[in-house]
Amino acid sequence: MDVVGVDFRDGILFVPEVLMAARAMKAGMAILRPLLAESGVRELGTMVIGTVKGDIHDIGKNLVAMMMEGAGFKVINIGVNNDSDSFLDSVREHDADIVGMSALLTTTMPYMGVVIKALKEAGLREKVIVMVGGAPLNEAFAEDIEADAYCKDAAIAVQTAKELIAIRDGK
Ligand code: B12
Repeated sequence: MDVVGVDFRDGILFVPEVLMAARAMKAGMAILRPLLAESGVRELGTMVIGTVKGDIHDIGKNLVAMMMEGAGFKVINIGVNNDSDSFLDSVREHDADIVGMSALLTTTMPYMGVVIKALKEAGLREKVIVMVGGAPLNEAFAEDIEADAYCKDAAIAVQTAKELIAIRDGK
């Protein structure tokens, strides 16, 4: 999936091809996961990912979820139209390291700030890395709502997640 990610970033592969590769990886991982668990190989971290309230776009979010799984993260995909309680409940339930939020509409992207505020109020913000993405977003917006990272695509999301986990763990 590393090679697929680089080729997607460089415009050599396109969304349908990346989706096919990610699905093949997912099927392979379903076979390998129990064997890896037995051999004691640790997952890189747990990510809760969802599309925010009012928004039902999920193609890009699912692509990020599959690429993250392929890279060795445990991914809890909570679907679309999630309010802040839904994100917070899932973070608590799965002891998540990363929260990923997706929005494709200019009217729904501000809700990401609401979720971050709720994470702060619940005392969870310091515990999780917040990554955001979706076509209308940019780095300035991510900075404005105090997310840890904006990622333009799924390949960058995987790379960024690995880097931020390594920084958090002091590696
Ligand atoms: C497909 C689509 C739909 C489908 C969605 C199907 C689905 N299951 O997702 C349907 C038909 C349902 C739909 C509905 C609507 N849509 Co629409 N849709 C699109 C379209 C054509 C493609 C989106 C897409 O899938 N792109 C491909 C994926 C791979 O790219 P991506 O989502 O950007 O994801 C990548 C990155 O952004 C990033 N990323 C994404 N999420 C995340 C999350 C994290 C954590 C990270 C790190 C990274 C990351 O990585 C991804 C993979 O590389 C876009 C136009 C466009 N070109 O973007 C319009 C678009 C987003 N839609 C639009 C609109 C207006 C609507 C509707 C309001 C239309 C209507 N009047 O009903 C409704 C909204 C319904 C709702 N409440 O959500 C507008 C938004 C305009 C705006 N400024 O807000 C757009 C831009 C079209 C346009 N030009 O007008 N839509």
